Amino acid sequence: MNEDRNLRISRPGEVAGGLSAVTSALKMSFSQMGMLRAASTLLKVNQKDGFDCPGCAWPDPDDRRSMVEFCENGAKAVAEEATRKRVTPKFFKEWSLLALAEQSDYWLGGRGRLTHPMYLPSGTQHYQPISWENAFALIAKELKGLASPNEAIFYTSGRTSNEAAFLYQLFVRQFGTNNLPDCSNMCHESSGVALSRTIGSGKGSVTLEDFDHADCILVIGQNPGTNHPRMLATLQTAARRGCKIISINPLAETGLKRFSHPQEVMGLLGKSTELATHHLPVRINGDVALLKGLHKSLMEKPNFANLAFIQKHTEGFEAFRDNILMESWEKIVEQSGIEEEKIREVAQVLADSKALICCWAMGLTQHLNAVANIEEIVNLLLLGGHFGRPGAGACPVRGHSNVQGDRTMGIWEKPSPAFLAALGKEFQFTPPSAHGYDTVEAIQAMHGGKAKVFFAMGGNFISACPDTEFTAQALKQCRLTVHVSTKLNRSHVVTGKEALILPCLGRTERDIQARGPQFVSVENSMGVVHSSQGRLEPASEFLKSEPAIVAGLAKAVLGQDWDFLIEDYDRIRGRIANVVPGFENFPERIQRAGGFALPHPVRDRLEFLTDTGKAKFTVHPIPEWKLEPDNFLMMTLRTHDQYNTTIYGLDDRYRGILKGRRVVLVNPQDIRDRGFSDAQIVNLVSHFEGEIRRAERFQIVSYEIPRGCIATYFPETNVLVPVRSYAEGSQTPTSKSIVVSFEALG
Ligand SMILES: Nc1nc2c(c(=O)[nH]1)N[C@H]1C(S)=C(S)[C@@H](COP(=O)(O)OP(=O)(O)OC[C@H]3O[C@@H](n4cnc5c(=O)[nH]c(N)nc54)[C@H](O)[C@@H]3O)O[C@H]1N2
Ligand SMILES: Nc1nc2c(c(=O)[nH]1)N[C@H]1C(S)=C(S)[C@@H](COP(=O)(O)OP(=O)(O)OC[C@H]3O[C@@H](n4cnc5c(=O)[nH]c(N)nc54)[C@H](O)[C@@H]3O)O[C@H]1N2
Ligand SMILES: [Mo]
Repeated sequence: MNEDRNLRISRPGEVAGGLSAVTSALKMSFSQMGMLRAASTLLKVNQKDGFDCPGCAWPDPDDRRSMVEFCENGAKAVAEEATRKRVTPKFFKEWSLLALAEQSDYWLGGRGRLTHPMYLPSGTQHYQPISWENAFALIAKELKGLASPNEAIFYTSGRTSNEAAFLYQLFVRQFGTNNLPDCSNMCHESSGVALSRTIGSGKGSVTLEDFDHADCILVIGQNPGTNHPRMLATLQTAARRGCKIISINPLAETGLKRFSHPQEVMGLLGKSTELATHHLPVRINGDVALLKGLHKSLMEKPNFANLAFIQKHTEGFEAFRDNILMESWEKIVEQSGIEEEKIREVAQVLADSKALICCWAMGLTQHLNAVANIEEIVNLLLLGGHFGRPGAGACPVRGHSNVQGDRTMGIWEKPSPAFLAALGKEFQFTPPSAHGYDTVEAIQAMHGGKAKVFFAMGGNFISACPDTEFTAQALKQCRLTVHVSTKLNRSHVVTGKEALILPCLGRTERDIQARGPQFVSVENSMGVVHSSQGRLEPASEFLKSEPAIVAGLAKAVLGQDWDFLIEDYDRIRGRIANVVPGFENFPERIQRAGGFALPHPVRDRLEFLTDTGKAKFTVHPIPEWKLEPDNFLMMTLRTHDQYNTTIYGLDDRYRGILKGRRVVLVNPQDIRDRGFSDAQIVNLVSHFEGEIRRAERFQIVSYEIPRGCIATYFPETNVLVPVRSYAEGSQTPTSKSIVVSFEALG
């Protein structure tokens, strides 16, 4: 736990990528995998005959694949999975639950791959090995003993393949519940809600090719240099042909300043490229104010809008215009923290744009008014008519590599009646129609004793969820908690009365079933479905694939034999083809190199599937934060060395924070004005409806961040995020706007 004693602070970087990205990636790859394994594995990432990178969901360039299509953080994600280290039954014999609970996430993840199914009997301190058969029997006994199927919760993280996800939701619905919360509830749920309401399709409307035609790209609330590094290559290509790039972010993230392509560092083009032509350091949650400012100054220009488009395809424009015109500049400037002149300058760039793409991620989706944030982005796109034409549209940049595909396959607590009807028809049963629990509701249900079995297909529920203490109590209330996992994590040590760990194959590994080697499929952030085939020897002979694990559940719990489906995943794909729109002839089409694109009514036909057939302008009040003088608004971020709750290392290289994570980034003037000093250690205290939550011992780091705003790292500060604080309309925890104060130590 004393990892932070060596904390070092230096200046934030000016250029992302470059040689340091290559060396950093190779260092981790070699240390985890050894040189030969590293080289042969990295050559297969995102190749047409290779496996999908388990990193982010950014698409692969179709015709431009270089021999090595990977990035620094993709390489780290691969090394994390392909490590040679192992967590065996012997390890669990040596380590008690209590001893494990004292270790950091970094340490837990660093132990290596899980090798055997493990069982924690009630009242004991050590996991012990269990056969797969007995593990399934135990789950069946607990599930069948429930008073109602709705007392069980089935969580999914976004790495699960389409084939596994489809079978999993089928199993859960045949068992009798829609309790299918997923990581998306904490991630892009707000985007799905906002886009469905306004343009009638919950997914982004651009393809990778559109980036070649855009004349302006807005990157708002996203840090691609760390979280979607391959996107920087796309931005670089755009910047080189003169496309304007606007960054809206409280931080001037290195990844948006300049980029040097790791694969070009040795070549002629090896010079770094300036990316963002404009940067607006908006205050945390100041985006509605800022976007309304942009709309307001657009409205004052002649030909500010595409009136023909607005008239033909939209509704609600008059109310939107009237509301914008009466909004005062004073309030816009105060709440956004950006001068009127700067807003007008960027509005001119937007007014000149004939093809605008807006990209966003967690900086917009994890606020109280997150849905409004995204609806204001839609307003901006509608004003210029930026839908249904090349180089323009909405681009929510997804997180987990198959989070979008999991939803498409039916992992959702609020399935549509049409989906349920198709599923019921194909498998001849009546799926439950009542909505299930999302993530926040699932935590509450377990805490209140309404849910008693928790099953997780991947992920790290306790560390990813808000309100760590509350969520821990919720899980501890359960009779049984089960985790299908590749690596050890905190969710394995915060358990119900009994617990199981079921170890599974990862993306990089060979999956051999009765009819030979199998591949799976995934859907990227832009709706392209393609195959993924692992090549490495599995980490242990006792691992099962995720589809095989679901089939094991179906046999033990439902008495159904799904062996036929598992023998050959094409048979699962055949069933998917009959249920999910857009997947017709799935087994044949998935064979195409590069996969196939799912239909998108807005992009393909300019068709808005809303109740009126029109896209909707919407009106939102500017949120007005009135913080007490000693309070700050806090956002929780990812460092450059982590994948969500998986910590690869202790450096946040681009931000110049090295060898430690318990830091709080504060504006230098705020540090002085409020009587603190740089490098001082403080406790962070959250104040939500009079409740106090505390995170101890964080070092103050002076950083260029708007006044009144602070930043810390996720998941260390999840203890401060109240479970009852979530976005209106999407119930996404407000991980990017928490009110906290500092408590000086002794
Ligand atoms: N290497 C790596 N890759 C990843 C992940 C990872 O952990 N590591 N996670 C994956 C997942 S699941 C996801 S969802 C994505 C996450 O990708 P991001 O959304 O890029 O991740 P965050 O670190 O949450 O960064 C949010 C960004 O929004 C900014 N921001 C915060 N609050 C506001 C605000 O109020 N307004 C504006 N305009 N900006 C704000 C922050 O300064 C930061 O730059 O990345 C995916 N890819
Ligand atoms: N404060 C705060 N909280 C947040 C966020 C934030 O920005 N701030 N971001 C939120 C977001 S965007 C997300 S997406 C969630 C992430 O929530 P989760 O998806 O639940 O968390 P991860 O850390 O991605 O899960 C990591 C674990 O997944 C397992 N795993 C890895 N690969 C596989 C695989 O192939 N199969 C299986 N079965 N298991 C595998 C490993 O055991 C690993 O320990 O966290 C959310 N929580
Ligand atoms: Mo995410």
